Amino acid sequence: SETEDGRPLKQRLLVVANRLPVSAVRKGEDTWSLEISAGGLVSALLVLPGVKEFEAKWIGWAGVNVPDEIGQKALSKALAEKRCIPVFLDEEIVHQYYNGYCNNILWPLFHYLGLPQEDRLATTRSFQSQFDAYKRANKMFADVVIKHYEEGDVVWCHDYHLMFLPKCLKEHDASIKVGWFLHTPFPSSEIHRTLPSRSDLLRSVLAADLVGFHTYDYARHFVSACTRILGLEGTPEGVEDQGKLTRVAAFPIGIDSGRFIRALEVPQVQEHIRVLKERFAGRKVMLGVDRLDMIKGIPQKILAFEKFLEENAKWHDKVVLLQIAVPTRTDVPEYQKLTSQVHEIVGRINGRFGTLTAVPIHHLDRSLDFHALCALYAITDIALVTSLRDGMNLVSYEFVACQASKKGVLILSEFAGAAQSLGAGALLVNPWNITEVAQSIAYALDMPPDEREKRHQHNYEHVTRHTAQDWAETFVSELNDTVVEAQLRTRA
Ligand code: ADQ
Repeated sequence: SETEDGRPLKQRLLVVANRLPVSAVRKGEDTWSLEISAGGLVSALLVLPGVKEFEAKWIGWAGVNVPDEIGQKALSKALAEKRCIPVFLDEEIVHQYYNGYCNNILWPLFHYLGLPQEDRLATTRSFQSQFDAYKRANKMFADVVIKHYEEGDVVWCHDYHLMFLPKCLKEHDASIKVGWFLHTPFPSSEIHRTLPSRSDLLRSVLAADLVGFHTYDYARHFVSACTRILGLEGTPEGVEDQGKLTRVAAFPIGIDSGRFIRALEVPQVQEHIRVLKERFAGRKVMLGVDRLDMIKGIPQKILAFEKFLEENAKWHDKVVLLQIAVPTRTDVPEYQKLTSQVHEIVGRINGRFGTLTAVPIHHLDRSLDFHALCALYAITDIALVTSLRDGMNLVSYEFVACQASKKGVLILSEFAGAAQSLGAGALLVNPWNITEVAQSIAYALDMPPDEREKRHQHNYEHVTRHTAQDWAETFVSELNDTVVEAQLRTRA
């Protein structure tokens, strides 16, 4: 039951991410219900049990504060059935590490949005205590990993929440195979160098054996940050520090496209499709599906749609924009402000362009179940993905996977990682330029069928060939190879 180089056929994989793929809701002193959480990282990692080479376990926070031992024991037991292992974080640390350092500092900075405008000074003052909490939280993740680690396991750390984890693990045991993958962009080194903790973060990530990003640009920015800020040497392979190489490379993520394509055959989905088609008969459907987050450019998208309506009277009453925005990080004031801003713009535009029988924008603040989402993707004529920055953006992939019969148009931000893979099939736009987005909408609505077909085919081939399963397999096998090569180098 071993491969040629002595690895077990099924490799144990410890997948560590801030959040587990399920959220826990407490029902009683020792009873819990578990729900799948929404978001790109979860969508990507849910494919792992289907990859036959791995025996994967998740380690992460379940999204709730569980102060009592009875609750912790019961939750650990319920999660174990889903191959999940919880990290328990108390309210104070969640506030400082998750809401503070991760969501208020790293997230906006990595997406080129700077620090939150109004409380910039407050953020500067609380910076050190939040960074200390970040390090503490990362050590708590490390403790759980170390407790469950068995020799030969691969530890795959995910995202900006856990940049300190590779270092904690390697300091404990240098022989642990550690990979780290970033789901967001890595910004230009000029942005990264404004972070007070810039060097600590880079050094701890470099403790990993393999560091991965969605695109070559992000990998290049990371290597530049290491050369310019730490004075290390960048090579085509990665970053070298006193003879020790950390491999840095691009691993563009994908989706489980088969799951979407198969879902379209399910009777329940077909029924959804029938109802939606009837509901929007005679109108072209434009769709936005996003977590409600400032990086997704939702207000900009809606303003561009308004501009389009202003300039294209012939389309009034003949198009509808469905914007589905699942609220996230509802504790963070910036996100609460965004929600009311979006509601206000939608209300104004519907008041301006609506009629007694129809409104131009349907905005839903909620998560849709998988079948409803597939049906929506399938009946859409134009998908609008206008992220201001986005690591990759899986919604664009999911839309393409569901469009085999309709061959609709994807309008895609040039600042989403997906622009590198779907750029030839999509209409690329600068989301800040609402005139350009409005013109692209008009162009997409009148696009000749043969052009639509050609563009769709290009994207469909990409989405069905580069799946999330391939992404995970490639990353882990590259990590195994990197470790073997490093061992050979030290022996030589
Ligand atoms: P996200 O920022 O969450 O992911 P994205 O890649 O688009 O962005 O994934 C969102 C996922 O959540 C999709 O699978 C989508 O179907 C689902 N979703 C969104 N809104 C929903 C709704 N209203 N109802 C139901 N489901 C909804 C982060 C990065 C991305 C990167 C991924 C994966 O920000 O850039 O592509 O991780 O690496």
